[in-house]
Amino acid sequence: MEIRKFESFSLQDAIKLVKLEMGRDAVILSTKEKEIYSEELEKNCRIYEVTATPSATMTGKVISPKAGVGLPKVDFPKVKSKNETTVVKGDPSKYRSPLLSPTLSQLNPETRNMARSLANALNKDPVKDRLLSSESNKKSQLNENSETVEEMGVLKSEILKVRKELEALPQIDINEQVQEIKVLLHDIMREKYKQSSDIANSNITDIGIRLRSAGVSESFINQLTTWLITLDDPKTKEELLSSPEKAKDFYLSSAIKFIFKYLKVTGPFRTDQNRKKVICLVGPTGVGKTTTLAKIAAKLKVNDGKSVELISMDSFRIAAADQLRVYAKILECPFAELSDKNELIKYISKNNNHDYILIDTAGRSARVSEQMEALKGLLQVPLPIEFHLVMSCTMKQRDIDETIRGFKFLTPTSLIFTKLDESWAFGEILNSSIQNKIPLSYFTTGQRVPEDIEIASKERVVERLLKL
Ligand SMILES: Nc1nc2c(ncn2[C@@H]2O[C@H](COP(=O)(O)OP(=O)(O)OP(=O)(O)O)[C@@H](O)[C@H]2O)c(=O)[nH]1
Ligand SMILES: [Mg+2]
Repeated sequence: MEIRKFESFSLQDAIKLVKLEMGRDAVILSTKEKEIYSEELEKNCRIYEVTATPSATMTGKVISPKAGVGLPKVDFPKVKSKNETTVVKGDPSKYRSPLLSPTLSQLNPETRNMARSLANALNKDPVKDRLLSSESNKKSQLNENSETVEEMGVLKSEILKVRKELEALPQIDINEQVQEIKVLLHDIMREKYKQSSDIANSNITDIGIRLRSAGVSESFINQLTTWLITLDDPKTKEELLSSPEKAKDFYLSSAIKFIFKYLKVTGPFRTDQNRKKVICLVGPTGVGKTTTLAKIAAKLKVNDGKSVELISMDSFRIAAADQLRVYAKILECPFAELSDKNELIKYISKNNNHDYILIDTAGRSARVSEQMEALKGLLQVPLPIEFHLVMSCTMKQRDIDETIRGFKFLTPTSLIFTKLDESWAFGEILNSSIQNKIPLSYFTTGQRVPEDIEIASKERVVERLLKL
Protein backbone atom coordinates (compact mmCIF):
# COMPACT_ATOMS: atom_id res chain seq x y z
CA MET A 1 0.00 0.00 0.00
CA GLU A 2 1.33 3.45 -0.91
CA ILE A 3 1.37 5.73 2.14
CA ARG A 4 2.74 9.24 2.00
CA LYS A 5 3.01 12.11 4.44
CA PHE A 6 2.38 15.75 3.56
CA GLU A 7 3.31 18.70 5.73
CA SER A 8 2.31 22.32 5.52
CA PHE A 9 1.80 25.35 7.66
CA SER A 10 -1.97 24.91 7.61
CA LEU A 11 -4.12 21.81 7.72
CA GLN A 12 -6.10 23.00 4.69
CA ASP A 13 -2.92 23.36 2.63
CA ALA A 14 -1.70 19.93 3.67
CA ILE A 15 -5.04 18.36 2.62
CA LYS A 16 -4.95 20.26 -0.65
CA LEU A 17 -1.49 18.83 -1.29
CA VAL A 18 -2.81 15.33 -0.64
CA LYS A 19 -5.59 15.80 -3.20
CA LEU A 20 -3.27 17.27 -5.76
CA GLU A 21 -0.73 14.49 -5.39
CA MET A 22 -3.04 11.51 -4.86
CA GLY A 23 -6.33 12.52 -6.43
CA ARG A 24 -9.71 13.55 -5.06
CA ASP A 25 -10.44 10.09 -3.69
CA ALA A 26 -7.28 9.93 -1.63
CA VAL A 27 -7.95 8.56 1.82
CA ILE A 28 -6.58 10.52 4.77
CA LEU A 29 -5.27 8.10 7.33
CA SER A 30 -4.29 10.59 10.03
CA THR A 31 -3.61 14.27 10.75
CA LYS A 32 -1.15 15.59 13.25
CA GLU A 33 -0.19 19.01 14.51
CA LYS A 34 3.43 19.25 15.52
CA GLU A 35 6.14 21.71 16.31
CA ILE A 36 9.43 21.68 14.47
CA TYR A 37 12.55 23.78 14.76
CA SER A 38 13.24 25.81 11.63
CA GLU A 39 16.94 26.34 11.10
CA GLU A 40 16.29 29.17 8.69
CA LEU A 41 14.04 31.04 11.10
CA GLU A 42 16.01 29.94 14.12
CA LYS A 43 12.80 29.30 15.99
CA ASN A 44 10.10 26.69 16.53
CA CYS A 45 7.23 26.57 14.02
CA ARG A 46 3.85 24.81 14.19
CA ILE A 47 3.12 22.61 11.19
CA TYR A 48 0.44 20.09 10.12
CA GLU A 49 1.24 16.59 8.97
CA VAL A 50 -1.33 14.58 6.98
CA THR A 51 -0.80 10.87 6.24
CA ALA A 52 -2.72 9.62 3.19
CA THR A 53 -3.05 6.83 0.67
CA PRO A 54 -4.51 6.88 -2.86
CA SER A 55 -8.09 5.52 -3.01
CA ALA A 56 -7.12 2.74 -5.54
CA THR A 57 -4.71 1.31 -2.99
CA MET A 58 -7.44 1.14 -0.36
CA THR A 59 -10.20 -0.32 -2.58
CA GLY A 60 -7.88 -2.84 -4.19
CA LYS A 61 -8.86 -1.64 -7.67
CA VAL A 62 -5.30 -1.73 -8.85
CA ILE A 63 -4.09 -5.27 -9.08
CA SER A 64 -0.60 -6.47 -9.90
CA PRO A 65 -0.40 -9.02 -12.71
CA LYS A 66 0.00 -12.59 -11.65
CA ALA A 67 2.89 -14.51 -13.10
CA GLY A 68 1.72 -17.45 -15.22
CA VAL A 69 3.15 -19.67 -17.96
CA GLY A 70 2.46 -18.14 -21.27
CA LEU A 71 -0.37 -15.91 -20.07
CA PRO A 72 -0.77 -12.66 -22.00
CA LYS A 73 1.28 -9.78 -20.66
CA VAL A 74 -1.00 -7.00 -19.56
CA ASP A 75 0.50 -3.64 -18.57
CA PHE A 76 -1.27 -3.21 -15.28
CA PRO A 77 -0.95 0.04 -13.32
CA LYS A 78 1.77 -0.45 -10.77
CA VAL A 79 1.32 -0.19 -7.04
CA LYS A 80 4.42 0.84 -5.14
CA SER A 81 5.22 -1.78 -2.60
CA LYS A 82 7.44 0.35 -0.38
CA ASN A 83 6.03 2.91 1.96
CA GLU A 84 7.02 6.35 0.89
CA THR A 85 7.19 9.59 2.81
CA THR A 86 7.01 13.02 1.26
CA VAL A 87 7.98 15.73 3.70
CA VAL A 88 7.47 19.35 2.74
CA LYS A 89 9.94 21.08 5.00
CA GLY A 90 11.09 24.60 5.57
CA ASP A 91 9.16 27.83 5.45
CA PRO A 92 6.28 28.76 3.11
CA SER A 93 8.50 30.83 0.82
CA LYS A 94 10.55 27.75 -0.04
CA TYR A 95 7.54 25.63 -0.71
CA ARG A 96 6.35 25.88 -4.28
CA SER A 97 2.67 24.98 -4.41
CA PRO A 98 1.70 22.39 -7.05
CA LEU A 99 -1.04 24.82 -8.05
CA LEU A 100 1.68 27.03 -9.44
CA SER A 101 3.76 24.18 -10.79
CA PRO A 102 4.35 23.52 -14.55
CA THR A 103 0.73 22.34 -14.84
CA LEU A 104 -0.18 26.05 -14.83
CA SER A 105 -0.50 25.98 -18.62
CA GLN A 106 -3.16 23.30 -18.28
CA LEU A 107 -5.46 25.62 -16.32
CA ASN A 108 -8.01 27.85 -18.02
CA PRO A 109 -7.00 31.57 -18.41
CA GLU A 110 -9.12 32.74 -15.47
CA THR A 111 -7.62 30.18 -13.12
CA ARG A 112 -4.19 30.94 -14.48
CA ASN A 113 -4.52 34.62 -13.59
CA MET A 114 -5.69 33.78 -10.11
CA ALA A 115 -2.77 31.42 -9.71
CA ARG A 116 -0.37 34.10 -10.90
CA SER A 117 -1.63 36.67 -8.41
CA LEU A 118 -1.28 34.07 -5.67
CA ALA A 119 2.28 33.46 -6.83
CA ASN A 120 3.01 37.22 -6.70
CA ALA A 121 1.56 37.43 -3.26
CA LEU A 122 3.79 34.58 -2.14
CA ASN A 123 6.80 36.19 -3.78
CA LYS A 124 6.23 39.29 -1.66
CA ASP A 125 6.41 37.13 1.41
CA PRO A 126 8.63 38.95 3.94
CA VAL A 127 9.73 35.67 5.44
CA LYS A 128 11.11 34.60 2.06
CA ASP A 129 12.87 37.96 1.66
CA ARG A 130 14.45 37.51 4.98
CA LEU A 131 15.73 34.08 4.09
CA LEU A 132 17.23 35.35 0.86
CA SER A 133 18.98 38.22 2.61
CA SER A 134 22.36 38.00 4.30
CA GLU A 135 22.87 36.66 7.78
CA SER A 136 23.23 40.10 9.38
CA ASN A 137 20.22 41.55 7.57
CA LYS A 138 18.21 38.58 8.64
CA LYS A 139 18.78 39.36 12.32
CA SER A 140 17.93 43.04 12.01
CA GLN A 141 14.82 42.35 9.96
CA LEU A 142 13.56 39.89 12.46
CA ASN A 143 13.69 42.61 15.05
CA GLU A 144 11.13 44.67 13.15
CA ASN A 145 8.42 42.42 14.47
CA SER A 146 5.46 44.76 14.57
CA GLU A 147 5.93 45.87 10.93
CA THR A 148 6.25 42.28 9.79
CA VAL A 149 3.12 41.15 11.60
CA GLU A 150 1.15 43.91 9.94
CA GLU A 151 2.53 43.06 6.47
CA MET A 152 1.82 39.42 7.03
CA GLY A 153 -1.78 40.15 8.00
CA VAL A 154 -2.36 42.01 4.73
CA LEU A 155 -0.73 39.26 2.72
CA LYS A 156 -2.67 36.60 4.52
CA SER A 157 -6.02 38.22 3.70
CA GLU A 158 -4.88 38.68 0.08
CA ILE A 159 -3.93 35.03 -0.20
CA LEU A 160 -7.18 33.94 1.38
CA LYS A 161 -9.13 36.02 -1.11
CA VAL A 162 -7.28 34.55 -4.08
CA ARG A 163 -7.66 31.04 -2.70
CA LYS A 164 -11.40 31.50 -2.23
CA GLU A 165 -11.75 32.61 -5.83
CA LEU A 166 -9.63 29.72 -6.99
CA GLU A 167 -11.76 27.26 -5.06
CA ALA A 168 -14.89 28.64 -6.69
CA LEU A 169 -13.51 27.77 -10.12
CA PRO A 170 -13.94 24.24 -11.52
CA GLN A 171 -10.81 22.34 -10.58
CA ILE A 172 -8.75 20.67 -13.27
CA ASP A 173 -6.79 17.86 -11.76
CA ILE A 174 -4.76 16.14 -14.49
CA ASN A 175 -3.23 13.62 -12.09
CA GLU A 176 -6.62 12.54 -10.93
CA GLN A 177 -7.89 12.16 -14.47
CA VAL A 178 -4.84 10.14 -15.53
CA GLN A 179 -5.34 7.89 -12.53
CA GLU A 180 -9.00 7.38 -13.42
CA ILE A 181 -8.09 6.50 -17.03
CA LYS A 182 -5.46 4.05 -15.78
CA VAL A 183 -7.97 2.29 -13.53
CA LEU A 184 -10.50 2.16 -16.35
CA LEU A 185 -7.93 0.72 -18.76
CA HIS A 186 -6.90 -1.82 -16.20
CA ASP A 187 -10.51 -2.93 -15.70
CA ILE A 188 -10.97 -3.34 -19.46
CA MET A 189 -7.71 -5.32 -19.79
CA ARG A 190 -8.57 -7.51 -16.82
CA GLU A 191 -11.98 -8.32 -18.30
CA LYS A 192 -10.44 -9.13 -21.68
CA TYR A 193 -7.70 -11.21 -20.09
CA LYS A 194 -10.29 -13.18 -18.12
CA GLN A 195 -12.38 -13.81 -21.23
CA SER A 196 -9.38 -14.85 -23.32
CA SER A 197 -8.05 -17.20 -20.65
CA ASP A 198 -11.53 -18.75 -20.32
CA ILE A 199 -11.61 -19.32 -24.06
CA ALA A 200 -8.08 -20.74 -24.04
CA ASN A 201 -8.85 -23.04 -21.11
CA SER A 202 -12.02 -24.49 -22.62
CA ASN A 203 -10.37 -25.13 -25.99
CA ILE A 204 -7.22 -26.65 -24.50
CA THR A 205 -9.29 -28.82 -22.16
CA ASP A 206 -11.36 -30.03 -25.11
CA ILE A 207 -8.22 -31.01 -27.05
CA GLY A 208 -6.89 -32.83 -23.97
CA ILE A 209 -10.16 -34.77 -23.62
CA ARG A 210 -10.13 -35.82 -27.28
CA LEU A 211 -6.53 -37.03 -27.13
CA ARG A 212 -7.08 -38.81 -23.84
CA SER A 213 -10.11 -40.68 -25.17
CA ALA A 214 -8.01 -41.68 -28.22
CA GLY A 215 -5.45 -43.26 -25.87
CA VAL A 216 -2.64 -40.70 -26.27
CA SER A 217 -0.17 -40.86 -23.39
CA GLU A 218 -0.55 -38.43 -20.49
CA SER A 219 3.02 -37.21 -20.89
CA PHE A 220 2.39 -36.18 -24.49
CA ILE A 221 -0.93 -34.51 -23.60
CA ASN A 222 0.83 -32.57 -20.83
CA GLN A 223 3.56 -31.40 -23.17
CA LEU A 224 1.03 -30.32 -25.76
CA THR A 225 -1.36 -28.52 -23.41
CA THR A 226 1.50 -26.76 -21.62
CA TRP A 227 2.72 -25.50 -24.96
CA LEU A 228 -0.79 -24.38 -25.97
CA ILE A 229 -1.06 -22.35 -22.77
CA THR A 230 2.12 -20.49 -23.67
CA LEU A 231 0.62 -19.18 -26.92
CA ASP A 232 0.19 -15.67 -25.60
CA ASP A 233 0.49 -13.39 -28.58
CA PRO A 234 -1.84 -10.54 -27.47
CA LYS A 235 -2.84 -9.71 -31.06
CA THR A 236 -3.97 -13.27 -31.65
CA LYS A 237 -5.84 -13.28 -28.33
CA GLU A 238 -7.61 -10.11 -29.35
CA GLU A 239 -8.80 -11.73 -32.57
CA LEU A 240 -9.83 -14.91 -30.82
CA LEU A 241 -12.09 -13.00 -28.49
CA SER A 242 -14.11 -11.82 -31.44
CA SER A 243 -15.18 -15.31 -32.50
CA PRO A 244 -15.40 -18.63 -30.61
CA GLU A 245 -15.08 -20.45 -33.95
CA LYS A 246 -11.81 -18.67 -34.68
CA ALA A 247 -10.55 -19.55 -31.20
CA LYS A 248 -11.44 -23.21 -31.68
CA ASP A 249 -9.67 -23.29 -35.05
CA PHE A 250 -6.65 -21.54 -33.62
CA TYR A 251 -6.16 -24.03 -30.78
CA LEU A 252 -6.92 -27.05 -32.96
CA SER A 253 -4.51 -25.99 -35.69
CA SER A 254 -1.87 -25.20 -33.07
CA ALA A 255 -2.33 -28.69 -31.55
CA ILE A 256 -2.05 -30.24 -35.01
CA LYS A 257 1.15 -28.27 -35.67
CA PHE A 258 2.60 -29.61 -32.41
CA ILE A 259 1.70 -33.23 -33.26
CA PHE A 260 3.10 -32.83 -36.77
CA LYS A 261 6.38 -31.63 -35.33
CA TYR A 262 6.93 -34.81 -33.35
CA LEU A 263 5.27 -37.42 -35.53
CA LYS A 264 7.42 -38.88 -38.30
CA VAL A 265 6.32 -40.81 -41.40
CA THR A 266 8.41 -42.47 -44.12
CA GLY A 267 6.06 -42.11 -47.06
CA PRO A 268 5.65 -45.06 -49.46
CA PHE A 269 8.45 -47.59 -49.95
CA ARG A 270 10.76 -46.29 -52.63
CA THR A 271 13.72 -47.86 -54.36
CA ASP A 272 17.08 -46.18 -54.26
CA GLN A 273 18.20 -45.34 -57.77
CA ASN A 274 19.21 -48.46 -59.71
CA ARG A 275 19.23 -50.56 -56.57
CA LYS A 276 16.79 -53.22 -55.62
CA LYS A 277 15.17 -52.87 -52.29
CA VAL A 278 14.84 -55.79 -49.90
CA ILE A 279 11.97 -55.36 -47.48
CA CYS A 280 11.14 -57.78 -44.68
CA LEU A 281 7.98 -57.64 -42.56
CA VAL A 282 8.29 -58.89 -38.97
CA GLY A 283 5.94 -58.89 -36.01
CA PRO A 284 3.73 -60.91 -33.65
CA THR A 285 1.42 -63.68 -34.85
CA GLY A 286 -1.80 -62.92 -36.67
CA VAL A 287 -1.34 -59.15 -36.95
CA GLY A 288 -1.67 -59.23 -40.75
CA LYS A 289 1.93 -59.47 -42.01
CA THR A 290 1.21 -61.74 -44.97
CA THR A 291 -1.92 -59.87 -46.02
CA THR A 292 -0.10 -56.51 -45.72
CA LEU A 293 2.86 -57.81 -47.74
CA ALA A 294 0.47 -58.85 -50.51
CA LYS A 295 -1.22 -55.42 -50.41
CA ILE A 296 2.13 -53.61 -50.68
CA ALA A 297 3.29 -55.91 -53.50
CA ALA A 298 0.07 -55.20 -55.42
CA LYS A 299 0.45 -51.42 -54.96
CA LEU A 300 4.09 -51.46 -56.10
CA LYS A 301 3.36 -53.63 -59.08
CA VAL A 302 -0.01 -52.32 -60.24
CA ASN A 303 0.16 -48.66 -59.22
CA ASP A 304 3.89 -47.93 -59.53
CA GLY A 305 4.72 -50.41 -62.29
CA LYS A 306 7.61 -51.95 -60.32
CA SER A 307 8.88 -55.51 -60.58
CA VAL A 308 8.43 -57.44 -57.35
CA GLU A 309 9.57 -60.83 -56.01
CA LEU A 310 7.94 -62.45 -53.00
CA ILE A 311 9.75 -64.66 -50.48
CA SER A 312 8.23 -66.60 -47.63
CA MET A 313 10.46 -67.48 -44.69
CA ASP A 314 7.57 -68.85 -42.68
CA SER A 315 8.49 -72.48 -42.36
CA PHE A 316 7.21 -72.52 -38.79
CA ARG A 317 3.58 -73.37 -39.58
CA ILE A 318 2.55 -76.12 -41.94
CA ALA A 319 1.60 -74.74 -45.36
CA ALA A 320 2.07 -71.18 -44.08
CA ALA A 321 3.96 -70.22 -47.24
CA ASP A 322 0.99 -71.25 -49.41
CA GLN A 323 -0.91 -68.09 -48.45
CA LEU A 324 1.76 -65.88 -50.04
CA ARG A 325 2.27 -68.30 -52.93
CA VAL A 326 -1.39 -67.73 -53.88
CA TYR A 327 -0.97 -63.94 -53.75
CA ALA A 328 2.20 -64.23 -55.87
CA LYS A 329 0.30 -66.25 -58.41
CA ILE A 330 -2.54 -63.70 -58.60
CA LEU A 331 -0.04 -60.83 -58.92
CA GLU A 332 2.12 -62.82 -61.33
CA CYS A 333 5.22 -62.28 -59.23
CA PRO A 334 8.17 -64.72 -58.83
CA PHE A 335 7.90 -66.55 -55.51
CA ALA A 336 10.38 -68.48 -53.34
CA GLU A 337 10.10 -70.31 -50.05
CA LEU A 338 13.33 -70.16 -48.02
CA SER A 339 14.05 -71.86 -44.75
CA ASP A 340 17.33 -70.44 -43.46
CA LYS A 341 19.79 -67.62 -43.50
CA ASN A 342 22.18 -69.19 -46.03
CA GLU A 343 19.40 -69.72 -48.53
CA LEU A 344 18.38 -66.11 -48.06
CA ILE A 345 21.90 -64.72 -48.63
CA LYS A 346 22.32 -66.92 -51.73
CA TYR A 347 18.92 -65.95 -53.13
CA ILE A 348 19.29 -62.19 -52.67
CA SER A 349 22.85 -62.11 -54.04
CA LYS A 350 21.78 -64.01 -57.13
CA ASN A 351 18.54 -62.21 -58.00
CA ASN A 352 19.34 -58.70 -59.05
CA ASN A 353 16.82 -58.17 -61.74
CA HIS A 354 13.81 -56.95 -59.72
CA ASP A 355 13.05 -53.61 -58.09
CA TYR A 356 11.74 -55.11 -54.86
CA ILE A 357 12.19 -58.32 -52.93
CA LEU A 358 9.48 -58.58 -50.28
CA ILE A 359 10.04 -61.10 -47.48
CA ASP A 360 7.30 -62.49 -45.23
CA THR A 361 8.22 -64.04 -41.87
CA ALA A 362 6.50 -66.22 -39.30
CA GLY A 363 4.73 -64.44 -36.43
CA ARG A 364 7.01 -64.19 -33.38
CA SER A 365 6.17 -63.14 -29.87
CA ALA A 366 8.58 -60.81 -28.12
CA ARG A 367 7.63 -62.58 -24.86
CA VAL A 368 9.11 -65.89 -26.03
CA SER A 369 12.85 -65.50 -25.99
CA GLU A 370 13.53 -68.69 -28.01
CA GLN A 371 11.38 -67.34 -30.83
CA MET A 372 13.30 -64.09 -30.86
CA GLU A 373 16.61 -65.95 -30.83
CA ALA A 374 15.45 -68.08 -33.78
CA LEU A 375 14.48 -64.91 -35.65
CA LYS A 376 17.91 -63.42 -34.98
CA GLY A 377 19.53 -66.55 -36.40
CA LEU A 378 17.34 -66.27 -39.48
CA LEU A 379 17.50 -62.57 -40.23
CA GLN A 380 20.79 -61.17 -38.96
CA VAL A 381 22.54 -61.32 -42.29
CA PRO A 382 25.16 -59.05 -43.89
CA LEU A 383 22.64 -57.79 -46.45
CA PRO A 384 20.93 -54.42 -46.90
CA ILE A 385 17.54 -55.57 -45.64
CA GLU A 386 15.00 -53.07 -44.38
CA PHE A 387 12.91 -54.45 -41.53
CA HIS A 388 9.42 -53.10 -40.89
CA LEU A 389 7.59 -54.02 -37.72
CA VAL A 390 3.91 -54.89 -38.19
CA MET A 391 1.54 -54.50 -35.25
CA SER A 392 -2.21 -54.39 -34.91
CA CYS A 393 -4.09 -51.36 -33.65
CA THR A 394 -6.11 -53.72 -31.48
CA MET A 395 -3.03 -54.53 -29.35
CA LYS A 396 -2.75 -52.94 -25.91
CA GLN A 397 -0.15 -50.22 -25.37
CA ARG A 398 1.84 -52.44 -23.04
CA ASP A 399 2.00 -55.23 -25.67
CA ILE A 400 3.02 -52.75 -28.36
CA ASP A 401 5.80 -51.37 -26.13
CA GLU A 402 7.11 -54.87 -25.33
CA THR A 403 6.95 -55.89 -28.98
CA ILE A 404 8.95 -52.86 -30.08
CA ARG A 405 11.48 -53.59 -27.33
CA GLY A 406 11.73 -57.24 -28.45
CA PHE A 407 12.27 -56.40 -32.13
CA LYS A 408 14.71 -53.52 -31.50
CA PHE A 409 17.66 -55.77 -32.41
CA LEU A 410 16.56 -55.53 -36.06
CA THR A 411 16.45 -51.70 -35.89
CA PRO A 412 13.09 -51.42 -37.66
CA THR A 413 12.93 -48.72 -40.33
CA SER A 414 9.24 -48.16 -39.75
CA LEU A 415 6.11 -49.26 -37.93
CA ILE A 416 3.11 -50.61 -39.88
CA PHE A 417 -0.20 -50.59 -38.05
CA THR A 418 -2.95 -52.96 -39.21
CA LYS A 419 -6.65 -53.36 -38.42
CA LEU A 420 -7.41 -49.67 -37.98
CA ASP A 421 -10.95 -50.67 -38.98
CA GLU A 422 -11.26 -52.76 -35.82
CA SER A 423 -9.99 -50.19 -33.39
CA TRP A 424 -11.55 -47.18 -31.68
CA ALA A 425 -8.43 -45.64 -30.28
CA PHE A 426 -5.44 -44.51 -32.27
CA GLY A 427 -3.38 -42.97 -29.51
CA GLU A 428 -1.19 -46.08 -29.41
CA ILE A 429 0.01 -45.35 -32.94
CA LEU A 430 1.19 -41.88 -31.93
CA ASN A 431 2.63 -42.99 -28.59
CA SER A 432 4.68 -45.86 -30.02
CA SER A 433 6.04 -43.90 -32.94
CA ILE A 434 7.00 -40.82 -30.91
CA GLN A 435 8.31 -42.61 -27.83
CA ASN A 436 10.48 -45.00 -29.85
CA LYS A 437 11.40 -42.48 -32.53
CA ILE A 438 10.37 -44.89 -35.29
CA PRO A 439 8.42 -43.40 -38.19
CA LEU A 440 5.15 -44.80 -39.53
CA SER A 441 4.92 -46.18 -43.06
CA TYR A 442 1.57 -47.90 -43.75
CA PHE A 443 -1.87 -48.41 -42.18
CA THR A 444 -4.20 -51.20 -43.18
CA THR A 445 -7.91 -50.76 -42.82
CA GLY A 446 -9.57 -54.10 -43.70
CA GLN A 447 -9.19 -57.57 -45.16
CA ARG A 448 -9.52 -56.71 -48.81
CA VAL A 449 -6.35 -57.15 -50.87
CA PRO A 450 -5.11 -54.81 -52.23
CA GLU A 451 -7.64 -52.05 -51.44
CA ASP A 452 -7.45 -51.81 -47.67
CA ILE A 453 -4.07 -50.15 -47.24
CA GLU A 454 -2.98 -46.54 -47.04
CA ILE A 455 0.32 -44.71 -46.80
CA ALA A 456 0.67 -43.44 -43.24
CA SER A 457 0.25 -39.69 -43.22
CA LYS A 458 0.38 -37.23 -40.35
CA GLU A 459 -2.96 -35.82 -41.47
CA ARG A 460 -4.69 -39.21 -41.15
CA VAL A 461 -3.23 -39.78 -37.68
CA VAL A 462 -4.37 -36.38 -36.46
CA GLU A 463 -7.78 -36.75 -38.09
CA ARG A 464 -8.31 -39.99 -36.21
CA LEU A 465 -6.89 -38.76 -32.94
CA LEU A 466 -8.85 -35.51 -32.80
CA LYS A 467 -11.93 -36.98 -34.52
CA LEU A 468 -11.95 -34.17 -37.10
N1 LIG B 1 -10.09 -56.29 -40.08
C1 LIG B 1 -8.89 -56.46 -40.59
N2 LIG B 1 -8.36 -57.66 -40.71
C2 LIG B 1 -7.11 -57.79 -41.21
C3 LIG B 1 -6.35 -56.70 -41.61
N3 LIG B 1 -5.15 -57.14 -42.04
C4 LIG B 1 -5.20 -58.47 -41.93
N4 LIG B 1 -6.36 -58.90 -41.44
C5 LIG B 1 -6.83 -60.24 -41.15
O1 LIG B 1 -6.06 -60.76 -40.09
C6 LIG B 1 -5.95 -62.12 -40.21
C7 LIG B 1 -4.49 -62.52 -40.11
O2 LIG B 1 -3.82 -62.02 -41.23
P1 LIG B 1 -2.43 -62.57 -41.69
O3 LIG B 1 -1.96 -61.73 -42.80
O4 LIG B 1 -2.48 -64.03 -41.93
O5 LIG B 1 -1.59 -62.31 -40.41
P2 LIG B 1 -0.07 -62.75 -40.14
O6 LIG B 1 0.52 -61.73 -39.31
O7 LIG B 1 0.61 -63.06 -41.40
O8 LIG B 1 -0.27 -64.04 -39.30
P3 LIG B 1 0.84 -65.15 -38.98
O9 LIG B 1 1.57 -65.38 -40.22
O10 LIG B 1 0.07 -66.31 -38.51
O11 LIG B 1 1.68 -64.59 -37.91
C8 LIG B 1 -6.55 -62.46 -41.56
O12 LIG B 1 -7.86 -62.93 -41.37
C9 LIG B 1 -6.58 -61.16 -42.29
O13 LIG B 1 -7.60 -61.08 -43.25
C10 LIG B 1 -6.94 -55.39 -41.44
O14 LIG B 1 -6.37 -54.36 -41.75
N5 LIG B 1 -8.20 -55.34 -40.95
MG1 LIG C 1 1.58 -64.79 -42.09
